[in-house]
Parts: sequence; C-alpha cells; structure tokens
Amino acid sequence: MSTNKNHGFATRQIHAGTQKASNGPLCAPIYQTSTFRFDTVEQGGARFAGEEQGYIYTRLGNPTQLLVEEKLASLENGEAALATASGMGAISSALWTALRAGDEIVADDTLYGCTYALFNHGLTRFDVKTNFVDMSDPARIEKYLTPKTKVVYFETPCNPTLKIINIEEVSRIAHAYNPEIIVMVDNTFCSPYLQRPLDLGADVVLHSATKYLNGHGDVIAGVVVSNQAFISECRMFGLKDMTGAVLSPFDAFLLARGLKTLDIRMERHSNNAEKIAAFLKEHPSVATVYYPGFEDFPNHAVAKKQMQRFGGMIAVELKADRQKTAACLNKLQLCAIAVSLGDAETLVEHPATMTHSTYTAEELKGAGISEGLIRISAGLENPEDIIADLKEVLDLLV
Ligand code: 4LM
Repeated sequence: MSTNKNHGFATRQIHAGTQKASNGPLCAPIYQTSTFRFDTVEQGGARFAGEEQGYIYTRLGNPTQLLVEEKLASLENGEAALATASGMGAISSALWTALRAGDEIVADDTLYGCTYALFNHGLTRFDVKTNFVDMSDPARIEKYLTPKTKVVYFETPCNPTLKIINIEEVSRIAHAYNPEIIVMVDNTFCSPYLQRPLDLGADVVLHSATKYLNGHGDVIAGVVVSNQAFISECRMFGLKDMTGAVLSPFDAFLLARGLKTLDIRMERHSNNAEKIAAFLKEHPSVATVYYPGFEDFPNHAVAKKQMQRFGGMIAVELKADRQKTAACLNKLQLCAIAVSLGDAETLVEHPATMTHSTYTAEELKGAGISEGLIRISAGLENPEDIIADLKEVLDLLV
C-alpha cells in the first residue's frame, strides 16, 4: 500500500490500495480473470489449505477487488473490507456470516425496502426473527435485546425519511447488554467522508457502493468493512459459500476510479442539498421538508455531531394529492425520475410505490413513510438549475 494511516482522507481515497504493477501504469490494471495459474499442483493445494498466500479464483479474491477493499478499509478506519456485487450482496453476505437459525435481530423500522424485505420475508424462512423498533431514541432497543440477539442493525440517515440515529448510543447500549452483539450500520447515505460508524462504536459498516462511493450511476456494487476476523469469515463463508455475490473486476475498477473524487463530490452534493432544501422549505406547494441540516429536524444535534456535513438527500411532502403530485413531477426536465441515489444527476422518486413498495400500507405508516413522500437525491449540477427545474413544476401546484 502506498499510503498510511496518517495521510489525509483525499490522499487515501486516491492512493490507498495501489500496488506496483509491471510496466508502471499510473492507474491500476483491471485483472479481468476468473482464475489464477498455480506454478505447481502442490502450490495450488497449499493455497487452498491457507498455507501459502496468493490468488486462487476471483470468487475468493482478485487484485482489482483488493484495490477497492483497501481503499474502503482505510477510509472507514476499519481493519479490512470485502467488496461485493451489490449493496444487497454486502448486507446478505454479512448477515449470513453472523447469524444461525434461532437468532434474533433488532433493527430500526425504517430501512431500504429490500433490506426490510430480507429481514421481514427472507430471514424469517430460516428461523431468524427481527424485532423492528424506532431507534431515534436509542433506549428503545433495550426492551428488545434478548440472549438470542446477535445483530443490531440500522441506517442513519434512514432511507427515505432521513431519520437520524445516534450510532454511539445504540452501540453502547447493545454492547453493554452483550459485548458479542454485532452492531451493523448501513452507511450508504453518508459515505465515510461524512460519517465513520466504526469510530463511534459500531462493529460492521455496510454500503451500497452503487451510490455515493461509485458516484456515477454506472455500477452496482457493495462493501462490508469490519475487523479482520469478521471480514475473513465473511469472505470465506458469507460470500464464497452462501451468496456468491462477487464484484466483477471491471466494476471494481470503476468503483476505485469513482472513489478518487469522493470528498469533492460529497461536498458538492451537501452544498446542493442545502440550497435545494432551503428553497423547498419556502415554496408554497410544499407541506414538509425532511433534511437533517435543519435546526428543527429531529435529532439535528446528533446529526451535527456524527456527520461532517448533512449529505445530499432530501425528502419532501407536497400539499397536493398523490395524483396531482405525480402529474407535476412528470413535467421535470432536468431532474430524472429514477430510484437510486448519489449520482451526478439529480434523481427524484416516490418511495411508497418504488424503493419501499416492499412495505405494506400499515408498515409504511409505522415507519413514517407517507403516501405522498418524494425523495430527492441532489446531484452535482449547478444548484440554481436544479432549483429552477423544481420551481417550474412546483409553481403549477400553487
Ligand atoms: C434506493 N437503494 O434507495 P444495491 N442500502 C441502502 C440502499 O439505499 C440500497 C441498498 C442498501 C436504492 C436502490 C434502488 C441504504 C439501495 C441496496 O442496490 O443492492 O447496490 O444496494 O433507491
């Protein structure tokens, strides 16, 4: 590795994990190979037995994946990281590693829709029960911790309501009950530039690297970051045997390229979201704006403490009914109507019918996701152009 822990964030996002390669390329080559040659049969056997270091097969490791893994381990201040084929691949690989039949999870009640479905419909098939609880007050988890609890799981800010959860407090309470509990935090909405859950007491950080980490809307990827023991088990069991959710070398290359500009992009996303949120708050068609940067937003003080900036995500409720709201959004010219987030383009979506359609109407209500909620991922365009596009359609509703 051509960087060390004392280097700053920007230096590490660019240089961490870079290995010397033949012919001296500035950018890491793409090791587009499924398998690796052994010099001898004995060497192959020794590698499988773990007696000799070296590559075997890309489902177990690949130098281009390693580049991404070393960058993320460094940026999240973790010992090690594992790259996966998607955010869901990271989440499921980590959970398969941590859980056995009969175990329990305590999870926040507001999660990305497919994560919620995995807990609510997927893991239940294997006798793993999840207790959902609103963690905005961390003390609420106490009631649900039992000797069977193996994992405490949450996102902050949550998708899509941007609810803020105190990472330090939840980790402290969970570990005080049982130090063996694995506290997992999905850090997708922040990226390590804005928030580093391991520094605050969490045990595992998960990412949909599809989002801010890659940042260009052209890759599906995920990452698990933790201590070396957990990542080794996750690689050799959760990923290798259970999910097989392996990141392709080409996508690993694109992700490593995206990471080189992470800090600059997060600053711009945060600046743009701040301006868009301020505009929305004053617009007469708007009922409520959800944005952690507002001083009156619940747990704003926690957000201020655990996040460097408030990020690029905003949610909004309009005064108009759902039909009128949809008709208005259909007229957007610059902003794209699309799920996903963290891309250069500003994206607008409707959680109740899109990203969170895995929730029943009652569950949506319980999680505070209203029928009319619209989620905005502020892109990297000039903020005045995004605002002008939004203004043009919102003015139609006045
Ligand atoms: C979306 N989200 O919200 P992959 N964790 C969080 C997420 O937001 C997502 C994933 C994991 C959206 C996708 C359509 C907090 C995804 C899952 O999509 O598997 O990389 O990540 O719009």
